Amino acid sequence: MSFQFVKSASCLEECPRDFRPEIALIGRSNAGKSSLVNTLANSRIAKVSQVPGKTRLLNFFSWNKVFYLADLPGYGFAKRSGKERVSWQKMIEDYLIHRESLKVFVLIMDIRRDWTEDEESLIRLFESRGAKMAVILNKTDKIGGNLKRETIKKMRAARPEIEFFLLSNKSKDGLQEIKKWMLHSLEAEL
Ligand SMILES: Nc1nc2c(ncn2[C@@H]2O[C@H](COP(=O)(O)OP(=O)(O)O)[C@@H](O)[C@H]2O)c(=O)[nH]1
Ligand SMILES: [Mg+2]
Repeated sequence: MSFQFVKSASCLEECPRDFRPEIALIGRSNAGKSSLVNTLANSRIAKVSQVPGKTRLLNFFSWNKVFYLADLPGYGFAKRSGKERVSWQKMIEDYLIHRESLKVFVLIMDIRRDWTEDEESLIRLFESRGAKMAVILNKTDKIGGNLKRETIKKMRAARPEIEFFLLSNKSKDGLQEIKKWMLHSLEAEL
């Protein structure tokens, strides 16, 4: 598996233009998007932030020189101004709606958080694109095994059409299944 940082982009026009199949990692600030890039790469190529919400750019990584992985800025804006919120929305919606090579959506969330209207509207957006999608319930090392299994069972029952995965970036539990699903989904687009 080879991963390389390619570039950061602040708008759709700055995204790489060679149109390899692309996977977008989207989630609330602090959900573990950048950590997942590092776990997949088995090296620290993405910046993991201590201060939530600092990444304002789309960060592109090349995966085996065949695919792109885009690490998106986080949503969840309790501490942000209305103006910032609007500019995030514009950039992300522009990207999610118009990025042609975007084939796979991965929504990553902290397993301890509830599913909210934010997640709901993202899922609707993904569905309208007809792309493949998965939801990763991350930080499973933070809760017990029973609660972990119950949570994913509930999520699957509520949303049978969505693919759900469990992950801990800390123990790497769940990583192989996720990697396999991602590669399989992307390869289908070649
Ligand atoms: N315990 C635990 N901490 C995690 C896990 N994934 C990420 N973190 C921590 O959560 C914080 C936010 O992670 P980061 O990858 O920067 O989140 P991002 O904002 O979504 O990119 C960091 O302190 C990470 O070390 C996990 O699976 N388990
Ligand atoms: Mg990040």
